[in-house]
Amino acid sequence: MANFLTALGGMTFKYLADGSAGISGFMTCIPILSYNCLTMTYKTVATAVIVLSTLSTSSVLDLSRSGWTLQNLPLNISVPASLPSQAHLDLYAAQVIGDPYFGLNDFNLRWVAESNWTYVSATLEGLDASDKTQTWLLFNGLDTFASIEFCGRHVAATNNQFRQYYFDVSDFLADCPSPVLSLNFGSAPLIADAIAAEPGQETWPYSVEIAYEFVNRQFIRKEQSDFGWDWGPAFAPAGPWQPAYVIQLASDDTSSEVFVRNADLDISRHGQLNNLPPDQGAPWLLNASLDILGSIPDGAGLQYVVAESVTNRTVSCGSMTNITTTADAVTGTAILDPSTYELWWPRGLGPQNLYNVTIKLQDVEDRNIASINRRMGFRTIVLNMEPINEGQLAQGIAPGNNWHFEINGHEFYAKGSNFIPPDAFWPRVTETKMRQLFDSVVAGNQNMLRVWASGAYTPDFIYDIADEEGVLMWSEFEFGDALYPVDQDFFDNVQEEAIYNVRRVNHHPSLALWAGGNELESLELQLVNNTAPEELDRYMAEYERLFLDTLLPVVYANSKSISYIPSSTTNGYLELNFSLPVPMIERYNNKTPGSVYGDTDYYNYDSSLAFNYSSYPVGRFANEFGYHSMPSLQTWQQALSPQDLHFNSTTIQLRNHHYPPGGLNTSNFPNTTKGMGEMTVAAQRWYPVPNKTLPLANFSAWCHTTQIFQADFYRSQIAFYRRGSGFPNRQLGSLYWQLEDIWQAPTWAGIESTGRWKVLHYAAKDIYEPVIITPFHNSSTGDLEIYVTSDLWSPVAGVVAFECYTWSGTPVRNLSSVVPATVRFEVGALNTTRVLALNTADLAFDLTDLVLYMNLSATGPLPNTLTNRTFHHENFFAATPLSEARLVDPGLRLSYSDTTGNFTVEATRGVAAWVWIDYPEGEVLSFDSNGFWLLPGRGREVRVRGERDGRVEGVSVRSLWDNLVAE
Ligand code: BMA
Repeated sequence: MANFLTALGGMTFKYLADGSAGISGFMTCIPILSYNCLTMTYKTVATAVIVLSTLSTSSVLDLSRSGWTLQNLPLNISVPASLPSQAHLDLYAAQVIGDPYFGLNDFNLRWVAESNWTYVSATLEGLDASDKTQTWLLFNGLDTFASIEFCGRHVAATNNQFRQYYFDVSDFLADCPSPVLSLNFGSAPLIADAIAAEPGQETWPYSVEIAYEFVNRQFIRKEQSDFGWDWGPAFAPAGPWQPAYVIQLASDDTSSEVFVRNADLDISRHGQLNNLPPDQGAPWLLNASLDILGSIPDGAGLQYVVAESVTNRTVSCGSMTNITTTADAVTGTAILDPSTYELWWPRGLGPQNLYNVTIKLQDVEDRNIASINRRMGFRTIVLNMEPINEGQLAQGIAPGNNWHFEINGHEFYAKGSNFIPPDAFWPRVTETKMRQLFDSVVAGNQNMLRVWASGAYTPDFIYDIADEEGVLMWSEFEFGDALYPVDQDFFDNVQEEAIYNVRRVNHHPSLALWAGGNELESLELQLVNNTAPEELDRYMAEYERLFLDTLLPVVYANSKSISYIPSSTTNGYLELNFSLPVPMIERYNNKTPGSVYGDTDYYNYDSSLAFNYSSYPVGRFANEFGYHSMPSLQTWQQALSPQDLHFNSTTIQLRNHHYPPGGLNTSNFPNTTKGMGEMTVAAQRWYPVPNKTLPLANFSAWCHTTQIFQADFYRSQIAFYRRGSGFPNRQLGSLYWQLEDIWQAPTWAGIESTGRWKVLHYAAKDIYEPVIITPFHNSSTGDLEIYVTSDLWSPVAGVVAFECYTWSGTPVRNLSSVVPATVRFEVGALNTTRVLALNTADLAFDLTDLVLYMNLSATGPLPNTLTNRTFHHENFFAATPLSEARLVDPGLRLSYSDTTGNFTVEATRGVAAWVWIDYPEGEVLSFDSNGFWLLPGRGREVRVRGERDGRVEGVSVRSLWDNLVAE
């Protein structure tokens, strides 16, 4: 079979050869100048590191170790507290409030968000009050409006959750026998309202701010979804949400201590420019820049050491050059020999090689005065938005511009989803929970997450996990679904926030992109155009001031390695010209007919179109798409009283925020009814719906059926987008909305807040396999086309076997003139090929009783490997909606083997659609496959994923047929 795009199959791999990427073995580290790179001592403090040469080392007080009290004296509340924390968490721990996630506490706890909360430390012991010592307060995150007092004196007020704040309080201790720190947090919703009401404040046309619960979020620099979103609650929490320290820096006549509060490390190819593919043969350029508290001595220098992460063996070391020093930063560069380092690759495309990079700050006498260590990777990742070139046109790619990622110079297919804040309260997001989530991501065959723009900048420990797991993190500044003020204070505040976060996370090899915000061009500017077209020029200019004039320069100044786009969904640039003051000129809708640009964002809640391929967008990349579904009964049971466990209970309706209330309305009807109705109608339209006599069983089956529709719809879209990799639009990515849940509610998530996989996560795992076989049916014309699509980097050859059955499992053998038993195929790298085309009318069979089974096996190498392996994929096609199909009881049987620890499911009497292995509340398990279809007589062995001791109790199996069973 011919591939749709020509000449895409024969890529050459500069770095292909068992992943070694041109490695010439371990390099002996030769000390450069007089510097011995093997003698280093340093002490780690959170993400920063302090080195003390001749001076005392007891200079960092971690404030999480001190005792804390949370107070609201007017409300007569004083309870033990923690740091990092937020008021809701301490109030919950002290049983002043119940579980914020329970029932309607989203509404009931608004008084917490509308109150002021003060965190008061115990007396801070052991601080040095000598006048030779400099004392700093360092806060890695205060949420959001805090007034800080130390030793009973006002220090400062803060107004940005995302900034690191540091204050010199050296002269506070002289007369302070019992130093106490007090952090008084004002109510963010009330302050946002007050800012919005200021005379002369910025205004926008009606409806430009998508309002959820609390309004006016665009005026303040706080997690935007803290004010509510269409998948989450609105707790608007307050508190010291990140670690905080007291730093004391001693000095004597010859030296003074310094502290590294942040660092920006960048590995790029020499000569690389942001947003443009670099020369993959160029040497690496290491850029290091340390943000310093204390006085940087004259003549300071930087040394670097690069060591293998696993063995810690030193690979290279030396003095950095081009040293520049400002009042609070030291920066230098080093050129690194590319043959010395193994490349970092995303999961599925090669190994995740990591290196520990140590940067030492030295004084003029080569004494170490500070040192930091960051784990890094050698890779280039570029979002290529360049014009389609002649060679690409010759391959059959439609004109326009590219819009795809390239890792180490290679195009690849980005498979993944959108990551939202995993909890309404970040301080309780644990590493264990995030490891479990990323384990699910990679088990789901995903290699990229889009870290959506209206949560919080991701903490380093999550990027660390992504670095290890090989998950690329398309990251965004925290602006979404609103337009933002343009006063200078706002810009200055945003600039500080952006500088801190870009520098903080730049060293992570998983960092894939910076985007300015969510749906700003595709939705916000569009809303202005629709509601006040005469104002479009003004708001577009304001938009550009923030997203082109302010944020782009921060990325370009602090990273050579990362691309930038102003908005998540964008048609890219008209021009990228580095000699212009702002190098990017946006394309917007300046499109040439017949050309293809940009990425797509697609939501269509008319479920009649769900499987109509002509309704899906044709772009170069799909960065969001989806439909909501209910969580499982088991997850609902955690959040609801038993009497609320029915589909349209008031509590469920009020936890459903699609469509959002648009304010503090606590009875969101009819908006929620519309969203609930969309799930109900979709289930009824496409599947037999449950009508069980036991209310709880009926509720559970209904929740599950909404999940089946969701999974079915996403599978269909992902198959379409992936097929586009071999079509003229050369589509190279699909990131569905959304990976995981923040709480228990009807949402777009594939993983519930408990960690339990919905049907979607299993379906996405399956359709993100490297080589897939998928049917494309036009129900109006009856045309059916079946494609094999591969995202491997070499051609693969294989065979597809077709079998036809009735629902009761009888083989249908007389269709062989239309449906061959087997078809051989070869599919090129990142390409697609059609293996069968027919019209269902030609089948001359009762289509309500026909199931076409297709089973693919193909052989070829994984990217960056030379050895062949075999890929399998199977799929089913039913020509009518399952609501009209003549389903039979498939006679499912489930057994468990103590020997293997695996389950086996078997259909004994017919074809089983959407087989579902279920388990009770309390457990969090997943299986290596679930939500599959099964032919009669073919058992499927299913493994429980992860380490799990002993038998799993209470596991059961059902399929879509069970919807028709009354009990
Ligand atoms: C897009 C996203 C989110 C939203 C989702 C579902 O708008 O960017 O803002 O939650 O769709 O509506």
